[in-house]
Amino acid sequence: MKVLDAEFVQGFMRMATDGWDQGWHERNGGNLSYRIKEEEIASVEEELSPGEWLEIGTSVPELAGEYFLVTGSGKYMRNISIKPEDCICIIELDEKGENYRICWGLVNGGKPTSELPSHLMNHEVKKKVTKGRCRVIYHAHPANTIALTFVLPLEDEVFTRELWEMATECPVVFPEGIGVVPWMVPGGRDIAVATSELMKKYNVAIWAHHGMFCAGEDFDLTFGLMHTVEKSAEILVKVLSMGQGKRQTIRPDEFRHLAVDFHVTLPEKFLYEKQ
Ligand code: 2HA
Ligand code: ZN
Repeated sequence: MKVLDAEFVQGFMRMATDGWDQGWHERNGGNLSYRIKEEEIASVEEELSPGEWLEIGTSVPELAGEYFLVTGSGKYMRNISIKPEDCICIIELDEKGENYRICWGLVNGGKPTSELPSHLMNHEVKKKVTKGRCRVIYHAHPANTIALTFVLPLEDEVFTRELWEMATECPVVFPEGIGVVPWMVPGGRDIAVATSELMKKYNVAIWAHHGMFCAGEDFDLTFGLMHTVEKSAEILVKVLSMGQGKRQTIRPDEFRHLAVDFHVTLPEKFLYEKQ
């Protein structure tokens, strides 16, 4: 099969376009990666031609030998559906998880996303804690979520609780909560370590004054997660902008009732009493 005909590639391209349509990917902002299944990579084998080995910049031994579909560094999400072979690539990791080689795509040259260390370290953690089910890591720059990082304390508890309160579906969609990384230089190993540490507990990590990372089992769940968090952030921005504060909201005991009916566990650390 041709790479571009494969269902996982089609799903990847659709997600890139959906993110662009949401306004989350100005210029070359944001990046996406997918951990390819064995049968999927076998189905496109005829088109793979490995290049030279290059350093990842970190070590991900649990991902040794795996293949990923990733966006290219400096490439624009809005161009992916039009020129996929120029904008995205399939990479293979070596047997130590320290080097990668491009096997398809980026036909006009280039490298995988500048956030490759964060993507791969998140994949490594998520593969482990989900017993292999998690396959998608998505980074975007949604404006309302970023805006909140200027006015809320950069604490997991506060972000989770405030976003849960803004839409009843939120505690059902992300019952485990949300993590927050303070401002750090993007692109390197340090921010990758901080983010992957949060991914042990959460499926969402917010990067202060920068954007968001989401993890999920497939494209729908991962895009839907980002969409739900950002929608909730938009409501909070509107509420704060109206200037009078919340007159009423969902209270801790109401969250506890919701948890029973919807069969989710909501950690008590997010249900603190407010003064
Ligand atoms: O430009 O979003 O974090 C790509 C990015 C870097
Ligand atoms: Zn970014």
